[in-house]
Parts: sequence; C-alpha cells; structure tokens
Amino acid sequence: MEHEISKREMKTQQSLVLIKPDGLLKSLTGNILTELSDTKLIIAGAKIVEVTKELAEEHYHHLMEEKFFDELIKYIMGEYHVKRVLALVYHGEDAISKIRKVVGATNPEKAEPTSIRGKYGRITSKGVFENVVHASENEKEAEREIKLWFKPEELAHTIYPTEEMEVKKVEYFWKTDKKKK
Ligand code: IDP
Ligand code: MG
Repeated sequence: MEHEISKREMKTQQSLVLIKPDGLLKSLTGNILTELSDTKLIIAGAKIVEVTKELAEEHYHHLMEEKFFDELIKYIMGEYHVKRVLALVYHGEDAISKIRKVVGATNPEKAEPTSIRGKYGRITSKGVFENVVHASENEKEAEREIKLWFKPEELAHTIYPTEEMEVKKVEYFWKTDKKKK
C-alpha cells in the first residue's frame, strides 16, 4: 500500500498549455478550459503573453529545420489571428498524458474528433496545423517550457528549485498630475 502511494506520488507532473492565437480569436477559451478541467488537474499559473520572435523560436527550437518553421513562428506570434496567447501551467498526477489526450493529435485531421484539436483545428492553405492549443510532450520538455514562459513567482506554488538573486530593476507607476501652486 505504502509502495503504491509513493509510486503514484512520483507521477506528479506539470504541463505547459498554450491557448494559441487561433483559439483566442475563435473565442474558444471557455470551451478549452472546460475540456481541460475534466482532467481534474490544478492550474498553477496563467497569463496572457504577447509572443516575441525570440520566445517563439526558443519554444519551437526543435522544429527549426522543418519547412513549416517560418509559418509556425508567424502563427504562434499571432500574425494571422491576435497577437497573444493564454499560457497555463497544469499540475497533478499524470498531467502530461491526461492533457495530451484531451488535446488530441498534432494533425487536426488525424486527431480524435472529440478532442480539442479534432473539434477546432484546421490545416491552412499554407500547410500549417492550426491546432488551437499547445501541450507539453514529456516531463523534460514541460520543465524547459515552463521555465521559458514563467517566472517562479508567477506560479502558485514552487514546482522547480529556485535561487535568490539581487537585481536592480525599473518599475513603472501611474503618472500623477502634479499641479503647480
Ligand atoms: P505538438 O504541438 O503536438 O507537440 P510538434 O511536433 O511539437 O507537435 O509541433 C509543434 C507545432 O507545429 C504543432 O502543434 C503544429 O502547430 C505545428 N506542426 C507540427 N507538425 C506540422 C506539420 O507537419 N505541418 C504543419 N504544421 C506542423
Ligand atoms: Mg511538441
């Protein structure tokens, strides 16, 4: 019994989910979050991100050699839809496979018809799989992606070890209207 519990605890995972620009433009955020909530996983972080070229290329660095790479970068940066994505971190038991199952296969035409990509994805005339969501493929990728998209303080609890560093930073405040006497 004890062994069973520790085995289960070892499977606690994280997954980075992105609602891609087509998902936001098509007003699918609510539907997608509802489908993901069926996994009973916990949301550990959420934010809207305007994706820079650097972030896009780093996120998809493993696909750099693919012929669809440039189009993929434009797609995730929102050139064809809206210039933002909703980034989420899900946490819990078997998070990666549970989420990948709900999300469906990469190619929306091959994805299970009831999966998110099967329902809402499409292949564009330029050959990009506009598949509405991203979900981490394995634990190693999840860690790399979460550390790329989120700062430790943006997550509700500590997922990966952190270290302290002193930084000098400029903060912005609302400008006040100082009237002359
Ligand atoms: P994944 O998103 O299911 O993990 P990856 O192979 O990591 O699939 O590819 C990242 C993204 O690149 C996909 O979600 C999809 O938008 C796009 N993509 C992947 N393979 C192809 C392809 O063969 N043609 C067009 N777009 C693709
Ligand atoms: Mg992938």
